[in-house]
Amino acid sequence: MGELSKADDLCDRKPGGLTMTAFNEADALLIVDVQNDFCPGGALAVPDGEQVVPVINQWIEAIAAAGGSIIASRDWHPADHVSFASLWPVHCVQQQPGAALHGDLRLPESAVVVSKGTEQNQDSYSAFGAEGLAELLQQRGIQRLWVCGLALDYCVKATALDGVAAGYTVNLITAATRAVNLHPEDGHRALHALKQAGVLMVEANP
Ligand code: VGL
Ligand code: ZN
Repeated sequence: MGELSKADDLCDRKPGGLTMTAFNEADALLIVDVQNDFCPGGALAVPDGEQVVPVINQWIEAIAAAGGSIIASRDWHPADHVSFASLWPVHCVQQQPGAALHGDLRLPESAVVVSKGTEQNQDSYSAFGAEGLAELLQQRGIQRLWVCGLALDYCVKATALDGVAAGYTVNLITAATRAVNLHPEDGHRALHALKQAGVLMVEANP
């Protein structure tokens, strides 16, 4: 008897007849910058940022069970990083507790962590600025990205746009991202820009 994959199983039981593609080895969950400094109490806190963690944990389980890749990016700055001068408060300094991934995130052993913003004189909002990410996705034959994390209006947005530009089908998990909203409408604007660019909005959970 063919056993339903976990994703099939869960999707079949969703009320309202939502259909979702079953996950497979061509899927990658891209968890952007779910770090202490971007959560309440951190140096550059995103309101309700910690609320993404339990949702992301569900996605980790579903995609990992289907043989997909789990990839987490981290903002990983030297102590004198260029973005600290005027743009942002000091945040995500390499090796500091604020730069650690949120402690409740349940990354499997097989997860890959990539670091960005590691050079003093250069910033990267996009996870595609992390060394090795583009190559890893290619080597693994990834076709679909499931993007989530912090912050929607900066690094999540830049990552999703780069994913589209690189030719991936990019899905944004809306329940698993939050905006910093330095300007009140930034989160909404980001969603709009992402839809315009062809990013698919996923409002259900697996
Ligand atoms: C981020 C501001 C500065 C982010 C990183 O991860 O969204 N935002 N550095
Ligand atoms: Zn940063």
